[in-house]
Amino acid sequence: MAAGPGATTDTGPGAGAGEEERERVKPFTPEKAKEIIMSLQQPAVFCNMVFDWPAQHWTANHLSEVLHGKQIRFRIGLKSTDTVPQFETTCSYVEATLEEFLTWNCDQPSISGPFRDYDPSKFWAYADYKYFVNLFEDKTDIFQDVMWSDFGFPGRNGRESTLWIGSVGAHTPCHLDSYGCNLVFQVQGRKRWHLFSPEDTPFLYPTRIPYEESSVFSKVNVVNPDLKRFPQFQKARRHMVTLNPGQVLFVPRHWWHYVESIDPVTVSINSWIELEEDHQARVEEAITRTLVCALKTAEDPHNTRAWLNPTEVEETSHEVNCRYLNGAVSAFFDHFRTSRVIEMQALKTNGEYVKKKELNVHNHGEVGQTGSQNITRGTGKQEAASPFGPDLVPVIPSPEEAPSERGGIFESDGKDFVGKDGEHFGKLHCTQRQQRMSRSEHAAVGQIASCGAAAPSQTLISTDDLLDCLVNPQVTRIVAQLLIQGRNLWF
Ligand SMILES: O=C(O)CCC(=O)C(=O)O
Repeated sequence: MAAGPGATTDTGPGAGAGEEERERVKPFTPEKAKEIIMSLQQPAVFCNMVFDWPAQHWTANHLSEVLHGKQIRFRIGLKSTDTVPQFETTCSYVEATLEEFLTWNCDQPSISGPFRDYDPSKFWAYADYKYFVNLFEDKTDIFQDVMWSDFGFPGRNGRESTLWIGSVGAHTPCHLDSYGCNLVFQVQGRKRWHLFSPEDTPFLYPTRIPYEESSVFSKVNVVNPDLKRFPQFQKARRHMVTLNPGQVLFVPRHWWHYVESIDPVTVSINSWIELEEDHQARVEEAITRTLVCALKTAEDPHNTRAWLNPTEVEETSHEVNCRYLNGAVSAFFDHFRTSRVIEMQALKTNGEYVKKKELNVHNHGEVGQTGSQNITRGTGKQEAASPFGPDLVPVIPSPEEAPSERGGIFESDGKDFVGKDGEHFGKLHCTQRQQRMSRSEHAAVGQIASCGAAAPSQTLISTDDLLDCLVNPQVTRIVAQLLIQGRNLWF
C-alpha cells in the first residue's frame, strides 16, 4: 500500500472496506487534522477523510433495519417560514419507528400511523440530537463504525456521538453551543449550514429562553429575519455552506449555526470535542441555570414548559443549582491546579483574544486555495485562501451579504464594558451553547457538587456570593443598558 500522509492502515472496523478504499490515502494524518481543528477559527469542510468509515453506509433505510421496531421521538415542525424561529418548545412530537418515518416520508404516504395528523407536504419531522448510547443501547459494537480517531481523537467513536435523521425542511433554529467545538459527518442527503462568527453575537440577539443547558438561541429567524424588530442583524455576516454526503464540517467554538435539511432524507453524525475553555463555560452555564430557574419559577411556579426546552427534563431546585455551580467551580480549580495550561486561564484579556485571531488570519493568507469540486457554498463562486490544500475548504462569508460596519449593539465607546482588570464585560453575554455536558461530565460535576453539599464548610460559592457578583454595579449597568436597548426597539 502506498504510504503517505494519513495512509489508512486499517485493522479496525474499516477493514471490511474494498480494495480501492484500502488503497486510498487520506489527505491529513490524525495529528495534522487535530492540529487544524485546535487552531482553526473559522468553519471548514474536510473532504476525503471518511471514505472507509462503515458509518458512511448508514442511510435511514439501513438504520431502520438496525433499529428495527425501536421507538424514537421525532420533532415535528411547519415547512412554512415565519419570522419567528420555530423553537423546540413550539414544535409537536411523535413517537415512531424509523420505518414509520420512512413510510410517512415517501411519495405515497399512508394516512394511518403515528404521523397521520401531519401532512408531509406541510410538515417536516426530525429525529434530532439522538445520543448513540441511548439509541443503540445493547448494540455497542456499532459505535466502532464512527472513527473520530482519524481526526486525532484516539478512542473517540459513536459513544461520544449523536445522530440526526430528518425530512426536507427539518431544521435547528440558530444557536451557539456553550461547550467545545464540533465535527459533523454528513452521511445521507445534504444540509445547508448558515454560520455566524462569535463576533456577530450582538447582531444575533441572543436569548436563554427557551432555556437549555449549553444552548444560546438567537431571537432572529436567520432565514426570514424580522429586520424591523432586529435591525442589527443586517450587520451579521452569514457564512453558508451545503454539506454533502462524505464530508465533515468543522464548526469552531461559539460559532452560531442554523441547519436545514434540503434533501428528502438526511442523516448526519456529530461529535462535540471538549476544549480547555469548557471549564469556565461550565461555571457560566451553572450561573445561567441558577438565575433562569430562580426567576422563572418565582414568576409562575406552575408554568415550566413555556420556558424550558424539551431537552431539559425539569426545572432544577435552587439547592441543586447551587451544587452544580459549586461543582463547576471546584472542577475549574482542580483542572487548572493540576494542568500545565495555566496560560489558558479563564478570564483572558481581550488583548489575548485578539492576538489569537490575528494569528489565525495570517495563516489563512499564506496559501491560495484550490477548493474541492464537491463543495457547494451558498452562492457559488467564492474562493478563499486555505493553507490546507484542496481537501480542507474554508467556509467564508456569503458575498450577497452587505458589508457590515463592525460595531456592537453598544457602539458608543465601549468603555462601559471594560472591567477593572481589563476584562471585557461585553463578552459576558456573548460566551455561551455547544457540546452539552456529556453524561460522564454531569456525573463528575454532580459528584463534586454532592461532596460540597455533604460538607457545607467546603462550599465555595453561597447564594450571597453569587448575588454579590450578579448585582455588581458593573453587571447591573450592562443589564440596564441591554434592557433599555431592548425597549428602544419598540419605540
Ligand atoms: O444538524 C442539525 O440540525 C443541528 C446540528 C447542531 O446543532 C450541532 O451539531 O451542533
